[in-house]
Amino acid sequence: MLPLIPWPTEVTESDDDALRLAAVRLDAPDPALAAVVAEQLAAAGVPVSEDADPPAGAVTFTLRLDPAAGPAGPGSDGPERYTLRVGDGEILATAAEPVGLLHAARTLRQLVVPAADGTAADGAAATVPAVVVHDAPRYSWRGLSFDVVRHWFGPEDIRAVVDLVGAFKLRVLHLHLTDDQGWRIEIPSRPELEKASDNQVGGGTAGYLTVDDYVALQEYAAARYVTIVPEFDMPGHVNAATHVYGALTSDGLATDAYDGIEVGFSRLWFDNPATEPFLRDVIGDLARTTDGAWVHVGGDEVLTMDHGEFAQFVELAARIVREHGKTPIFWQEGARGPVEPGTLLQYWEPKGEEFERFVAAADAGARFVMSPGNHAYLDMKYTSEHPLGLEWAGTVELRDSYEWEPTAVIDGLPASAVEGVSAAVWTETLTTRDELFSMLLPRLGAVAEVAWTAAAAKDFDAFAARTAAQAPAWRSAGWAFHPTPQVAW
Ligand code: TNX
Repeated sequence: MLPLIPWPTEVTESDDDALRLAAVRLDAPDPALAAVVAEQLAAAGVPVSEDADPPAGAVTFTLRLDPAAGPAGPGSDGPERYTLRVGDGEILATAAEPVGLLHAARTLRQLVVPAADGTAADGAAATVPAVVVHDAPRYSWRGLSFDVVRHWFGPEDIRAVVDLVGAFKLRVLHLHLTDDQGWRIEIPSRPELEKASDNQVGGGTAGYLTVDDYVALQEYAAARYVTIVPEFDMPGHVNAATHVYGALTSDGLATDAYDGIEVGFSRLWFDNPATEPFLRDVIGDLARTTDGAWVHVGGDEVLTMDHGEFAQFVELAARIVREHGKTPIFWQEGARGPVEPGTLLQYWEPKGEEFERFVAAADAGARFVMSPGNHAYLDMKYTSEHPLGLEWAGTVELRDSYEWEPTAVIDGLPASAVEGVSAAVWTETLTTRDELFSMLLPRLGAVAEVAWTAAAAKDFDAFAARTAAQAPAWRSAGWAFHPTPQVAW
């Protein structure tokens, strides 16, 4: 059993002996990619030699762009396809695009078995089984939505999350940056918003990302082929903004800071003359500093607004996002507004009466990112007794996060309207990196496999065994995980 998550399209083990690695010499098309690949190998305990004259026992890992890489069937023309060959004294990765070369290196990293005591008698630090992998993902949008508002998680923690999502070959890290409790991103045209940054659930010291932090974070993520998608949540979940700008409220009075966990009470007013300039400033500044193609404008849980006014917000926010050359993404409620082709809607909650509206939105050209709460919300408790997390969508054990089919979530939605899959983690109850990671692991691997692997190739028992086999690597990376009894650790 090879400990690969997500499981690849085609895996062929050969009878050849495992390759013994004293060190690896990289032959990569560009130095930035080589640096990230070296980081992967070093994390697996494999020294990377940069000498032209490598040490005895060094194995060459060649990474080469080649359009012929990848599987033969589905995915054979996908941009992320790759092939990894280990054997005959060498390692070869080929891929259509650089991202595929990094996928190949991540697959290699999961295959590396460190020597028990650090180094074997022949100097080998690790072994790799002889294998050929041809691989390509099912969906291009494979993500994690991460709430850094309810409890503040800063640049160091977010970088650790980028490393984690990258390990499972996810491509999107969606950051929920604004909510009732706090405002977590510098908006240069609205510097007063910083006043809403030092608050979180339960009070206490919090913070926000400066533009420089945000730019550096995007660079870090981009080097790992992860795209940051920023979210400014509106027209609900806006108490941090109305706490700073009383002009946004109906009576002109600033609201109190909020450190509870109720939702749905705060709102903007479409007819208030302060509203559109605020949207334009925030969305404009976010769009200008964002490298990725998307800006998320929220739209969830606005419990005190009629559909007509809500639809006006959706139309305006989408228009402003598009004026800045980006594609808008909303929570599923965005389907209540006018939807233009290409708009993304993120499904999160089963509301049967809304399914027809979702299908109509898909007919109008919207595409869906699937984050069903009962499978993909990794802030749900594993069991009712679990000390962390919420339970509004039920409990989500590892098997629940694995056994679901993205095209079967919304009755009547054409399979072609599914853009991909995103896990989500909300942080009302999560205060430390270890608490956060113990909710993400092992379930993020399950959602990653739903997003990557063909449905017919999935198998929970095999997944659970591969999960157990990855645990030593998580321990050595310092990644906390929940030892669910559904895995024989
Ligand atoms: C629902 S998901 C929310 C969030 C909460 C989350 C907790 C969504 C669009 N809204 O505001 O944090 O549940 O699980």
